[in-house]
Amino acid sequence: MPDENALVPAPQEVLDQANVQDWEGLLASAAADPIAFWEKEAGELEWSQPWDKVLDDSGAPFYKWFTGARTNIVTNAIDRHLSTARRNKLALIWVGEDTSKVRTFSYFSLNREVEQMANILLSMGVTKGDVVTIYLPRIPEIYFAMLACAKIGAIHSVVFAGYSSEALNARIDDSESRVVITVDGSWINGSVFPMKKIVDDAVRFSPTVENVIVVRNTASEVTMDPTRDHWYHELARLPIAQGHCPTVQVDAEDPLFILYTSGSTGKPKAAVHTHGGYQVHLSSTMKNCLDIHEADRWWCTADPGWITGTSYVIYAPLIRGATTFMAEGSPVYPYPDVWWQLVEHYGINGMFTAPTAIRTLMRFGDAWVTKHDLSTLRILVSAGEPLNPEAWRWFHEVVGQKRCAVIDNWWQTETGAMQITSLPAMPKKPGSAGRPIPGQAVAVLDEAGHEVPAGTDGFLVLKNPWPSMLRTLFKEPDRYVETYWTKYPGVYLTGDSARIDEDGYVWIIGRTDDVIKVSGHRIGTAEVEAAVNSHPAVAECAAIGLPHEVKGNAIHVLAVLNTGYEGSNELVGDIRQHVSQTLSPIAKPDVVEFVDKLPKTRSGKIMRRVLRARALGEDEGDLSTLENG
Ligand code: 6R9
Repeated sequence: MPDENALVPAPQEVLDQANVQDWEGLLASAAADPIAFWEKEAGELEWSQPWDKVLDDSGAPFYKWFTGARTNIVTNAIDRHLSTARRNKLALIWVGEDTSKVRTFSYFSLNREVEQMANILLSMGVTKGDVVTIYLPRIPEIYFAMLACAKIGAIHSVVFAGYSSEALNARIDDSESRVVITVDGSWINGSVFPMKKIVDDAVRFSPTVENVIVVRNTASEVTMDPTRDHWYHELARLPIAQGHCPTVQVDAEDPLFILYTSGSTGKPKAAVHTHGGYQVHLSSTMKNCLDIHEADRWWCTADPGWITGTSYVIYAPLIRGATTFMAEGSPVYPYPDVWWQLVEHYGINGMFTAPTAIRTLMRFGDAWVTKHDLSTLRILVSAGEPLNPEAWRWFHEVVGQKRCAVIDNWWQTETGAMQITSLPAMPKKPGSAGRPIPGQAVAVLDEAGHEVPAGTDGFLVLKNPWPSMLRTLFKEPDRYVETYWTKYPGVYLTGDSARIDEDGYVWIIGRTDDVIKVSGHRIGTAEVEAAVNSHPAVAECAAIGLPHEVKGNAIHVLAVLNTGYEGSNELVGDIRQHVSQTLSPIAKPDVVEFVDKLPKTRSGKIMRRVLRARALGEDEGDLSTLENG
């Protein structure tokens, strides 16, 4: 058990530079009047028309922020910098998996790229409110595409570049996209992953798709359908792509993007995020919680297919006028010091990654890190799953040389931006996610909805609405109310269990629903089970998450076979491969075990809790509803 009272004070260098020195004062004043706090934060941004009201809660839980205001996140992320000296500063530095490939963009040239992409989308008839599906790897064009959609008031739906054609197809169909933006292939550890082929398979069954824009990346062979597919570099040469493209001013509450995420059922749900409140929350957390200054070079390693890559790779740093850095490759390819080499070479000041990457790199030993000069680093950030104290200390001592702020932060696709963290100047507790951000308040409740005493486990809820909150689930308003606002009316149910200690620090335990975090990726047990069940040998199965030293959790599948099939190592391999292909390589089970039957409730629900307890050798708990087992 971590020592919950071990407070690590902020290093002097962090204190000296922190945007927020008086963190206690800021937390207290924001708690006294959250609305005034958010209004002040919003005042730092540009709006073409001011708001009537900061928060309209008359239709709660369908909250509205900055009602009546007009703005566009692109006005704040790009346009407003163009009339200042920032115009010529680097907005984006990109380094390929082959690190000799480098592309850089000033704010001026980023704007040109975004205008070009926006002009092309407009020429295809994309208009305000249309959803555009983006299936691109970590290359600059993914961000040009997102910003281009935002600029013209369209809604982007980024689908993680590792998803299969079936998963992509389901997301394209649900969003009724007419345009898909993709790439010929992506680089993964020196090999090409055929993304265009996956799109071909996905859109074959998508009646809505009229145009597919293909960015050339790996120069691999692809099949182009002349009636549907267009090379991006060829479109870019056409007159339709040229010239300025104005940034459409939208209502603060107009949707900016949808992002599909896993929940308790097999059907992924899409969180809807808007222009106005989202930009305010990003700007505020980037300044107060991550302490990023305009002069900083910031590297968030997250993949754009997940919320961290949407919020903190591109929108937040650009809104703050900083330089954002992105790398195409993995942390261990070709060598386990490639990241540290990049930090040294590009003079990175703030770095945001996930516990799984930290634990992976830790295992290669300190020498890979310490042979590099990492003295530019000031801020080290982690999110996605709990950062265990051992990994926290390694990040602090070996990477940060005890000079940096190590900042864990808890949030979700649904929350859009950070909710719980330790401000840079605040003393840290390794292993704890920290305290609610300025303007937020949290509680841990028991089953009946009562706040539990300090140190007791329970259901984590957010007590205040916040500007970057999801407004609804795309096309599923009832599911939105049911999932987040029904168990405890008036507060937001996170789906996580946690405890709050005597000092107000939050310790996240894990999900209470059927969601597994594997290497920081959010995967639904139902999605894995559907993929396993689609294998001809399988009658039924259950997927559970069990602790894993590096990945946080690993997926274990217990499967009942159809008659006529025998369990064998070959079949295990085949089922694992099947999941990788039909869902995603990230969802490939670590273990597939064959069983005769699965424990079920009398109403027929598989009791994954019992399977987990059995696998861990723990008490199986209340078995009164168990029918067999
Ligand atoms: C940002 C992101 C959300 C779930 C969340 C929780 C887990 C995220 C965490 C953390 C412990 C942290 N989670 N950050 N658990 N400490 N700092 O990851 O969004 O992919 O939607 O996942 O991730 O379980 O509920 P998302």
